[in-house]
Order: sequence, then C-alpha cells, then structure tokens
Amino acid sequence: MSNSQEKESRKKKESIPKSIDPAALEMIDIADKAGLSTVFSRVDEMKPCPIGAAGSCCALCAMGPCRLVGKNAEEKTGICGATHGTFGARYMVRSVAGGVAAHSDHGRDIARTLLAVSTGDAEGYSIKDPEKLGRVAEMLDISTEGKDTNQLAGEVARKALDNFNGTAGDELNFVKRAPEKRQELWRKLNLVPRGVDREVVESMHRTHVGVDQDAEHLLDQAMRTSLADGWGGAMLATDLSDVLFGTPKPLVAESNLGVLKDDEVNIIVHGHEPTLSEMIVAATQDPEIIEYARSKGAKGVNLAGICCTANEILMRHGIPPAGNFLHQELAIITGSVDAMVVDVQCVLQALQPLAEKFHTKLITTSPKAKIPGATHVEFKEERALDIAKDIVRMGIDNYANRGETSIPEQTGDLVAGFSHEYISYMLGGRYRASFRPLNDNIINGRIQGAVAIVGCNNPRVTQDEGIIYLVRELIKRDILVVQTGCAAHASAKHGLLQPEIMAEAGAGLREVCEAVGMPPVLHLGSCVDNSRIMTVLSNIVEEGGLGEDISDLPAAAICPEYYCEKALAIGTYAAASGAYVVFGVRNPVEDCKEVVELMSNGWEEKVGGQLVFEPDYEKILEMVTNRIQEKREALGIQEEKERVLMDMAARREI
Ligand code: NFS
Repeated sequence: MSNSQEKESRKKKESIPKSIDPAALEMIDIADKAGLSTVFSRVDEMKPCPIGAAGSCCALCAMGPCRLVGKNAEEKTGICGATHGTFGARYMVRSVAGGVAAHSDHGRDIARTLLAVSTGDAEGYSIKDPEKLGRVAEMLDISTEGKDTNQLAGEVARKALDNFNGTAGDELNFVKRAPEKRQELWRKLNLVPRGVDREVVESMHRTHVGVDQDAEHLLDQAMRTSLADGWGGAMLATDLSDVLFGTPKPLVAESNLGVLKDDEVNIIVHGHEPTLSEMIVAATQDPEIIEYARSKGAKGVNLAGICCTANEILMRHGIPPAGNFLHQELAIITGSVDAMVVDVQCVLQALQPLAEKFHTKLITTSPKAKIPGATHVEFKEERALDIAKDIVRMGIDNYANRGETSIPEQTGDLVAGFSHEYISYMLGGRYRASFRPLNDNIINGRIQGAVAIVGCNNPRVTQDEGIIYLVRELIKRDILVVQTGCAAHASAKHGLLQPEIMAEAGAGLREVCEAVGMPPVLHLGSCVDNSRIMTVLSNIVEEGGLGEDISDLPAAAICPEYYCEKALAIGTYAAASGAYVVFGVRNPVEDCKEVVELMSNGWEEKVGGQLVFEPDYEKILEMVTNRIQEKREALGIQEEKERVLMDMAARREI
C-alpha cells in the first residue's frame, strides 16, 4: 500500500485505534476525559504536511523552501536546480547523520566514563567485566600483556575515542568484525567509515546546498556514515557498557505501567545513557536512601524505566520497564510518578507542561539537554553517586505531594538479557560456546531463518500493533525473532518475551527452543545494542554452512513503527551490511522515485541489502518470509528435511 492509499484507508476508518495495550488505552481515556493534551491527541490535531511527508520539500537554503508538486513533479527542480532525487537523497543523508550523531555521542560518553574510571576519577563506577575488556582490547589491536585492568581500560578508552575522532587510522577498528567478504565489498565500494565524527561532518558538508548533487553518490555517503554507527559508535557503546556495567545474562522482570506502586516512591528514568541510570539503580538500593523514603511515609523506592534507558537497566539489573516511547506521558498521568529523570533522546518536550498538572518532578540531567520549566541537575561522573542520591532524594521529598493515583493493573512477565556472548553460550554450553547448533537447525529447516523486529512506537499508527502481529506470525512460521528498543518493550508488555510463548511457535522452532532452553523471541537490549545483532550475524556466517556473507543469510529486519532519525541510521547500516530491511509507517522519500529505486534494487545490486518502506503489516510479513525462502533456495537448503519426532539422543545432538 502506498502512502496515499494508506492515507485514504485511514480517512475511511476516521481515526485509527490508539493502542492495543489495555494499560495505554486506560490512561488515554483518563487523559481525554480530563482534557489533557498527549501525543495521542496532538497527532489527531496535527495532520502531516503532505509535501514534506513524501520528500518533496527542500528547506536547506533561503532561496526556498522549494516544493516539487503537481503535474510532472518528477521533471521539476528547485531554484538551484536540485532534482527530486537530490531532495530525497539529501534527506536520507541528513537523517542518517542525525541518528548516527545521537548514538555515537552516547558511545563517546561511555568511552569518556571508562577513561575516568581508569584514572580513578569516576565515583561509584568500576569495571564489571574485565574479561570483556580484554576481548575488546584485542579487537582494538591493543596488547593485553602485562597490563592491569585500569591501564588496559585507559588504553581501550583512548582508542575508542580515536575511533570517534577519526585518528584511529583509515578504518574503524570494528569493521574487521564483519565477515571477510563484506569487508572486501565495503573497501571496493569505498564504504568503509574512517571516523565517526568525520563521516557525520562530511555528510553535513555534502548535503549543504551546492555540494554533492548525485543521488547515488549521496546515498553511498548515507551508507558509509551509517556504518560508522553500526560497526563504530553504537558497537563501541554496547561493548564499553558491557565492560563497565556488566555483560547481560538472562533474567526475569515485569513490565508496563502496572509496575508503578501506590505505596512506594516511584522514580522513572527515561532516555538513553546508562551512565546516570546505573548510579540511580545503586542509589535506590542504598539502605540510607531506603530509610529516608520510609521516614517520609513510603514503603520504599520503586525504580522503573522508559525507552532505552529502561532496556539498559533491565538487561543488567532486571529493573522493570514501565513502557515504551508512547508511555512516557501516560506514566505521569497515573499521578504516581514522583520524579521522572531524563537525559537525552526520545524525551518529549510536552512532558513538562503535563508534569505541572500533576505533582511529578521532571529532572533533566544531561549537559546537552534542558527542557524549559524542568529542574536541571547536571550529571558529572566525578560525583556520580552523590548526584544520583540527590536526585532520588528529590523524588522522595515529592512523595508527600502525590494526589489521587490511577495506576493500571497490567503487567507483562518477561525474560531479557540476551547478549551475543550469552546466545553462543546458551547454544553450545560453557565449554563449547558456539553458533553451530543454530546454523545446523537453520540448515535442516527446523528454524527457517531469523528476523530482527526493532525500533520505536509512532502515534501515527496503532501502538504496538505491527510489532506484536509480526512477532506472532513469524515465530508461527519457525522464524526466530530477536528484538531491541521499544519494539522489545512492546513484546514484553504483551507477554511475548516469556518462555510460555513457545506454545505459539511452529513445531520446528519449538523443538529447538525446548532442547536449547531458549525462548523463540530474544530481547537483545537497547537500540545501540542492534550492534549485537550485527555481531550475531557475523558469528553465524563465520560458523559456516550458510554462505559467506550477511547477505547470504535467511534473515531480515523490520522496524514496523519507526519515528526517528536513529531508526533510519540503524536501517541504513543494516542494509549496507547486507540485510533486507523493511520499515512500516510511511516512506519519507516516497515521491523521490530515483531514491526509492536506489535504496531497493540499487542497494540490492550494490551491497546485497535493501531499505524499503511498507505500511501494510500483512505485506511486510509476506515480503520478509519470501525473502527468507529466496535465501534458503539460494543456499540450497529450501527443502525442509523430513520431520522426525525427537528422542533424547536427537535432543542431545542439538
Ligand atoms: Ni530507539 Fe531507544 Fe524507542 Fe525509538 Fe526512541 S527509545 S534508541 S529511537 S522510540 S526505539
């Protein structure tokens, strides 16, 4: 369905359901009755600009903005002569650069924290996974010989910073984590990123009016910049977070707004960077802080998360996520949030005016982000734990101001914490950690393939609907699902991240999952942790038997409810790495036909991956399952092996 068809069908339906999550619906109803403005009401009031929505507007200079609309729009140009293709390609490059900047700045801050830890200048932090520090050092070409943990941490942090600055050499170090064949292809096409900052700066330069005007050449830069994220900034963010805060292992938790408590101080951390949230976790567990909460009449301090910060502390501590992106306002409307602590990214400016209608204290913490009206408590690593305690005390002090609350009952049980290291351990056991059993079961057809369902919520589509539909339909078809970001929260809320969901999986996938003790839907973490998926795909290729490159694998990625530039950056690096990537919602460059063609068939030919957009979830399902079958056919493994009932010996073999 095209954007315009989708628009028509929406018009007929008048307005789409806001969510499939009963907790969200309950809170939206309360908001509507109280006349509170939320993202769900504002999205109805603000129709998208149809010219911008299809990529037909260029606002990059003061001769315009120019718009290419009406008859023969494809033949028209902007005042400078820029074509529709140039409009769309520049839009993609700038969006990707924005997303890469966000993820990578996050990664850079983790590297700076690691450096401060190595010199003893970061209060409260320590190196939780020294073994991983050693492995990361090797990947960064740093010898571990005769070095103590702090010395090694300092060298790793500096080398990581070199990767951001572009002073690590001609190629980012982690590029060599990709399959050999992929690396060669990137080198041949000049797509190897040279430094995270350098690619972002070059993207901004090349999209300035009057510089790069060739759509294909611009899109090559979109790919190179995105690769600086997936195999650079985000990958460093994941690895260094594991080093500092611990590599995740499976754990159980609860999710959704029902995790908020009436008789405890509720503190929500929302945003992305784990440096502060890790310290807030420590502060809320401090006996002195708990005692302080009790002295104010609360039974204790209840910490919960929203967005990717939630994923970071869920993966490592089992702290419950209160919900995904579209839950941030709804949490405040429960009337039970005493403090919402935010840092960067995906934080709605509308939170403050809403918080003022309740007792919630909105606290901004990043030197990079302030919100008018919110309380700003700037976070500094040197005094991290003290600052975290101050913030928690502010929440505790606010508990007495709570009025009536309306906390929905819904919670969803979940298992999270699947790092790529743990997946390999889970498959092969402690002494033989390996992806072999996964490869073998893909080859024998018990597992047909793997799909990543990742990304955001977007109020332009029904919250969680696409994510849940696709997860359910894919596991039914014996396709293993991996998840990150707000899409993983969606599955958590709807109970799809618990082992019981095995009953919904196809017989083949179920057999393998039962034998290995692995759920059919794996939560791999926050959005920067999509880099874990890249590592898993490389490991599968390396294990052998499924081709020589990521583009050979029966795998795909879907971002059904995307809303932001970070998602476009991730989608682009996945495609540039050889994955078939489908986004829902709408195509932001739909009318730029040249760009649509380049990102689909053009990239297929060039890098073996695609970035395509399709708002219809049934079609997405068909596209992705067809792709998996095509790849199986190309590998010569399309014939499903005769299914035998598994006895103990066969299970042991798996
Ligand atoms: Ni990803 Fe995570 Fe969520 Fe989307 Fe925002 S929190 S970094 S961008 S909305 S998945």
